[in-house]
Amino acid sequence: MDYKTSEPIVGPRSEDTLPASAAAAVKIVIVGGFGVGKTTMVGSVSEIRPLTTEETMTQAGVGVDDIAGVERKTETTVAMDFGRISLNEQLVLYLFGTPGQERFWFLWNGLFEGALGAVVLIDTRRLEVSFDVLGRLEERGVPFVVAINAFPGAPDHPVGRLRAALDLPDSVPIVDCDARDRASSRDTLLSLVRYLQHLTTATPETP
Ligand SMILES: Nc1nc2c(ncn2[C@@H]2O[C@H](COP(=O)(O)OP(=O)(O)OP(=O)(O)O)[C@@H](O)[C@H]2O)c(=O)[nH]1
Ligand SMILES: [Mg+2]
Repeated sequence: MDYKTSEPIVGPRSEDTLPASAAAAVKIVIVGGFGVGKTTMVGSVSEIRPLTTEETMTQAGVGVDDIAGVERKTETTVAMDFGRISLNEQLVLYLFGTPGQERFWFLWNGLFEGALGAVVLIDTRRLEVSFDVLGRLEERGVPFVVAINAFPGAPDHPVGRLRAALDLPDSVPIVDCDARDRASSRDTLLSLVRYLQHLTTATPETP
């Protein structure tokens, strides 16, 4: 058989290779309602070029997705985002961003498989887009932290009121973040990892 000569096979770029010291890799899901900044967060924090599956928004979302506050948004995730960050020399997080449009939520099953925890991004201008997301996450029993993504003009609710509005137990951490900012997104992931560590070391309360 005749094969055409193609581009030479190039090895992984140095940024794509894991450090030899990496001892644990953990799958984390970035989840939230439509347009809350999931793709932005994976992109800002990833140390490898992120994989995105953004497509131009179609009429299918009209009347379904609440775009108030994100009117200028033209693209939406149709499958997943993927990125990676080494939190330290041993611990590597694999990040999977979910699609926000409800018609793609069936993909959650695969994206959550094997995930140890989740970051739930919320936009305080549109809290209602988070209700179903949180409900579905609680059903799955995946531990999560809630990260308030800073959008311009977003109401600055006191944490207690936000916790009540979202019906979150006191144990669930709520943190501020700016998904566009690498350090802030990294801090959010650190909060999740600390929370996961706390859950594994905390002794169950005796009745
Ligand atoms: N001001 C501000 N804008 C943000 C922030 N995070 C994201 N954005 C903007 O908000 C819009 C939506 O961000 P995306 O990252 O696409 O949101 P998403 O949650 O992935 O959206 P879907 O995949 O469609 O659900 C984009 O135009 C971002 O530039 C933020 O922290 N602050
Ligand atoms: Mg997205």
